[in-house]
Amino acid sequence: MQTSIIGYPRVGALRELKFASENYFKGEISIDELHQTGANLRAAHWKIQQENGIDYIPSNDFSFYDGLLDTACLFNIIPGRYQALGLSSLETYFAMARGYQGAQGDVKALAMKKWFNTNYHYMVPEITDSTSIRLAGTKLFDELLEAKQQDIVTKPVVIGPFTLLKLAKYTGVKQANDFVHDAAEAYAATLEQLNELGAAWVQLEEPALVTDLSPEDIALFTQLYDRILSAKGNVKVLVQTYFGDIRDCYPTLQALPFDGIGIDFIEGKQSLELVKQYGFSDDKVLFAGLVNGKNIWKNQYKRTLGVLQELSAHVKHIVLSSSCSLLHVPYTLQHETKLSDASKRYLAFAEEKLQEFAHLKVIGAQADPYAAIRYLQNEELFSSARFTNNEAVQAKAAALTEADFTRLPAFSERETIQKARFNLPLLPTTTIGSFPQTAEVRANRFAFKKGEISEEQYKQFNFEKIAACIARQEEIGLDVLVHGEFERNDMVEYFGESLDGFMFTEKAWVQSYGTRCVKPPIVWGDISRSKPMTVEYSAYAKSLTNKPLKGMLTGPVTILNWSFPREDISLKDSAFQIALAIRDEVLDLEANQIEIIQIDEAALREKLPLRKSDWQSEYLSWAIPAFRLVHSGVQAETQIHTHMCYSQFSDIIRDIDAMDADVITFEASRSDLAIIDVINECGFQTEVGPGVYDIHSPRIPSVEEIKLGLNRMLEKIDIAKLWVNPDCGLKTRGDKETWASLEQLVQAAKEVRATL
Ligand code: THG
Ligand code: ZN
Repeated sequence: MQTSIIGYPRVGALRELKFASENYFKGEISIDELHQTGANLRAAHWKIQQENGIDYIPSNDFSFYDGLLDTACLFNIIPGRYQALGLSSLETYFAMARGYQGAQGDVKALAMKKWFNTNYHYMVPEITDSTSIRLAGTKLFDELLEAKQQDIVTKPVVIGPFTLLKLAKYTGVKQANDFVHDAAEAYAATLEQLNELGAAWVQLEEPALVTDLSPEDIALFTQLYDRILSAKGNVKVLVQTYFGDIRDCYPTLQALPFDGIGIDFIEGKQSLELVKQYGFSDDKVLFAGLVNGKNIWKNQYKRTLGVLQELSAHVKHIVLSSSCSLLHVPYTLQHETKLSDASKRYLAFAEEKLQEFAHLKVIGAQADPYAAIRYLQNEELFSSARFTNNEAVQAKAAALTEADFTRLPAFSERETIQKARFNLPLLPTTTIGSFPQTAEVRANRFAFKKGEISEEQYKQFNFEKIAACIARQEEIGLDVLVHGEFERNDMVEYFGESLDGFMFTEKAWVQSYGTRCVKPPIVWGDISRSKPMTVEYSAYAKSLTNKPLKGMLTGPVTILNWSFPREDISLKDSAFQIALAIRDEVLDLEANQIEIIQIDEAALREKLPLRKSDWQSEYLSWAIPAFRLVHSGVQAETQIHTHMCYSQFSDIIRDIDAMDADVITFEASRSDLAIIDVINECGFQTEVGPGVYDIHSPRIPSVEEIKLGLNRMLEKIDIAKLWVNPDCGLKTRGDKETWASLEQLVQAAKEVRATL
């Protein structure tokens, strides 16, 4: 049996690429040193795959920032404003990724979006009417040759034309269909070049095929590949899908002259059925995605062998593959010094997954795989109890009734009660919660983690930061204050570390975008809260002010979505357990005079299933109730806020309203405010705070532009329901621009109020 990896992580086991890139951006290392770091990582990644006997080792899965951005540059999709900077090709690339401000000009970065249903973000290629799509880059070929020099035969990988055209943004009148010819020619030229270089295979990644496809989409796909496949020569073409099944195009793929089709048998609910129903052409190779590229649990060989066996009745040539790129899991367990061996036994990060491929290969070669020693060891692991049970939590969850999900009195009655209680001005001002995580804030946390300072010293520093933050918020005249979150690393990691039932790692970083990584906690059992997690800092902040202070929590859906979930119980059950724990925190905050509590559901929208038919049944039917469970126990006068990043929730607006929060703030300054129209049209009851300025840039907004934005919002939103706040993410900014911008925001609110 042969084995294949779709892609390997690239930031480095100790985030070498992140640090090298950031040092390069700061001008501290040369471009040659950056290139050397990249080359070292690529060599190490190829070598370890080779050592584990991987037969289809990817090249060009490496990226200095993002794979779709690499693809855009390969095919000359570089908007004029970046070309006009006259920079080198790598610097132009970084200008597209991060924006550029300097001697050559001043341009913003390309937009960034979530990569399908993952926590990874891609850069959105921008296609204008004058874009000329053609093969212009060499990275794909360079990395093939680089591996060859190291005696490693690779399978070059690149995002395919269908996914590229589907994810691109079109700024002119021309649309995807207008670029079919050029895109097909560009990919055909790529295949010709690969032929000349003697590549055996190429992997064209088409994850967009697992979404709902229209007949027009299928026509577009077919048109592209009819031309591209005519140019393949001796190169075998693998069309690689992942993150779901290809129910809308399975026969289409079978009918085209692909040499391999990569199918996800982990997330693809119908994948196996499709193979059984339609069969699988004898002249194609099935790359069967059976080793999960998204979770960190060991593979259960019994299941994998079972599916392979079922498939073998229908498929002549099978290669065992990962279900998606291993980009979405951390590197290695080797640097985890604090996890017990008892728990490590169950885990497989990227490196350990490579070992699983090696084991499965050995097992598969045996006359009786089920008697192989590796198999028996694996089965033993899965037959013992893995996850820690907490019967009290299970009993509590089992006893939930409709009443636990229903907050009383109803919204409109609460709104009246709360208006009387808080007596806030019209257009009340607030922030989303975090304040700048400056170098000293992080240094304090690291010193405490390393044991260099005592817990008392650590907390004392945070108390002083809170006091200064409260004083400053009062001084500039914000209406609803926050404590600033100086004690938090990440809004999910912090709660993962405070709740029982989570396991957390030291070095298990996963790339989120560019040089930025997150360290998702691992759900390790039933979740409970043994002690208050946020009350001390919030109560301290409240003791310093007479204004309402907003307690800050992360909601159950977001905590779950940004963790590695367990696999033995449903997401719904885990979400309800987390909800019960956060509910206790909400009630404790309320008991400690915190009159406003924000429960962030930053990630609620992003895990919406890729297919519309699954939205309710697989997701919203438990995600919305999980949120309601968190806050249904508070008094009518306690105000519940929530927050969402990325305001593309027009299509689930009623579900958002059904969360039954009193106020929702969301990221809006970079969108076209289309969401405001939807809110207006659907009779949205929840009060709203669309972000009025973009915090992603150090630029300080003018009072006039904020007023303009507010006045535009007021055309559509009832003044009694509109809040004034920036977008989320002040933690990533510096102190100076943060306070200067907030002063402008408060001033703008005051000036608009004066005109009413
Ligand atoms: N937390 C988690 N996931 C997220 C976000 C989050 N996914 C979506 C979005 N926010 C991603 N945004 C970021 C923003 C900043 C960083 C990571 C993801 C970041 N990371 C630090 C870095 O890579 O240097 C690491 C921070 C640390 O040391 O803890 O800045 O907010 N879970
Ligand atoms: Zn946000």
